[in-house]
Order: sequence, then structure tokens, then C-alpha cells
Amino acid sequence: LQLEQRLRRALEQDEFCLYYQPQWSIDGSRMTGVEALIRWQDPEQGLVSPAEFIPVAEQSALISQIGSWVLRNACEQIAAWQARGIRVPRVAVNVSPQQLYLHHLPQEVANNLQQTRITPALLELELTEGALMSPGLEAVDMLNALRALGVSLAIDDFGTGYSSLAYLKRFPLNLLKIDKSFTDDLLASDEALAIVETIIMLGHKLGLSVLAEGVEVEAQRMELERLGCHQFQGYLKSKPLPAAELEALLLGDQC
Ligand code: G
Ligand code: G
Ligand code: MN
Ligand code: NA
Repeated sequence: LQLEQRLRRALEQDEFCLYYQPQWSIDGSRMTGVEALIRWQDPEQGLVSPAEFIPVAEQSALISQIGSWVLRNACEQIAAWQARGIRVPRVAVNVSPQQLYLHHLPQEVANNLQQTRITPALLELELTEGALMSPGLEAVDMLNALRALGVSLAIDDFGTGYSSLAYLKRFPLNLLKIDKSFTDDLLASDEALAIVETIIMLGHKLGLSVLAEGVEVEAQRMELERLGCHQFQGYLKSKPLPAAELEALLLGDQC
């Protein structure tokens, strides 16, 4: 079977699940949020990475169905945690560029908020620079509509795309996520250091929070802290976790 057909079947048979990777205040003392990351448990091949199937889904209409599944599941999970009195951190969901076009994303988000009755500020949408710069997309209007619902907006993989600074100023964003490639080179390359420093300064000046992705070693975290970065995410402190493992971490935190 082609991957595309297998994905269609996976949706019907409910073979996807979400893992959650914690995000931390830069000193590592507080969990500030989690990023929801899709996983596919294929009965034939085991766990399939989204790096493998998201690009395929993005070339067909499937990405809108998978995107809808992710959004609904994340909201339902937040609702379930809230109902159980678990102190839920903000949950970030990745949005594919096509979801901005194929869908009325604000309406879909509004429907999910209404159906699950979650606190809107607990939901964050991660968009990419490329998606926001797409010609013909009224990105500012869409982002304003999303913010009006009370959800939070982040730019993923920041620094790798081609966003214009003029646009950045007009977009009602909350968070810049520094791409892992810059974190990787931070300690070894003056250029990477200059870029990271500049993104952090930009965040400060525009009133945006800045999060560094892919932090794997303590020396990276310390350097980011010195530079004034607000948050980090990475294997240094935690990898993406199944919901039950995240819950254990959250409950441990509370007592
Ligand atoms: O979690 P992992 O490192 O395996 O993710 C690999 C890639 O898949 C990353 O680029 C990540 O942004 C993307 N990805 C993970 N989950 C989702 C999702 O729910 N929707 C979209 N569009 N991309 C996702
Ligand atoms: O494209 P996006 O930034 O959404 O992708 C996040 C991806 O990065 C996920 O696949 C996640 O598993 C991965 N990831 C998160 N933290 C680390 C890390 O510290 N090291 C590595 N190698 N990958 C990471
Ligand atoms: Mn992401
Ligand atoms: Na990223």
C-alpha cells in the first residue's frame, strides 16, 4: 500500500497519538508549556516518525485531516487534564502551511474551544515563517482572528525562513522559537552566536517571549540564559513523552 493510503487508513483506525515535550523557563525551574508532537503507531512497521509522513500528508488533502485530528486531540487532552484538576501548562500544536489555506483555521479553533470549553490561553499554535509569508494569504487578519479567540501564537523554526522584519512587527505573536540548528552551533560558531543574540534582542524589543529549541547540553542552556533567552526545550531536560508520563511529571511537580 502507498504511504498516502496507509495514512488514510491510520486516520480511520485511530492509529495516531500525541506525545508532549516539556518546555522550561530558562533556568529549568518551571515547566512553561509542552509541544504536542504526533506519532503514528503503525501495526506493521511500529512507530513511524512524523518527519517521514507529515511531508507526504502535506502533498495531499490528508494534512488538513491530520491537522484537524491533532487540534481536536490536543484540546480534548487539555480538557481532560483540567477536569482532573491537573495544573495544565500551555499546549503548543504545529500547524502546517496548508492548514492556513485549506481551512478556516480561526473557525475550526473556535469550534474546538467551544466544544471542549478549555481555557483558550492554554492553546498555542506554532506557525512557520514560510507559511505566514505566503503570497495571497491575509496572514495578519487570520492571526488577529486567532488572537481574538484568546489562543497564543508562536513562530516555529525561527531564523530559517524568510520573514521580513516589517511583517514580524505587524503580526500579533507571542513567542519566537529559535531553530535547533542555531542552538546546535551556538557554542562553536560566532555566526550562530550572533544570530541567536539578535533573535533574543529582537524578541525583547518586540515584546515577544523567546524559546530555544533542541537544547541538549547544560553549556548551551547556560549560554542562552546569559543571552537573556526566556525558555528552552530539548533533550537536556526532557524528550517528547506519552501523555501518561507527562502527567506523572506534572503531578510530581505539584506535591
Ligand atoms: O517529534 P519529531 O521530532 O519526530 O517531529 C518531526 C517533525 O514533524 C518536526 O518538524 C515537527 O514539527 C513535525 N511534526 C510533529 N508533530 C506534528 C504535527 O502534529 N503537525 C505537523 N504539521 N507537524 C508535526
Ligand atoms: O519542527 P519542530 O521544531 O516542530 O520539531 C521538533 C522536533 O525536534 C521534534 O521532532 C522533537 O522530537 C525534536 N527535538 C526536540 N528536542 C530535541 C533535542 O534536544 N535534540 C534533538 N536531536 N531533537 C529534538
Ligand atoms: Mn514545532
Ligand atoms: Na522547530
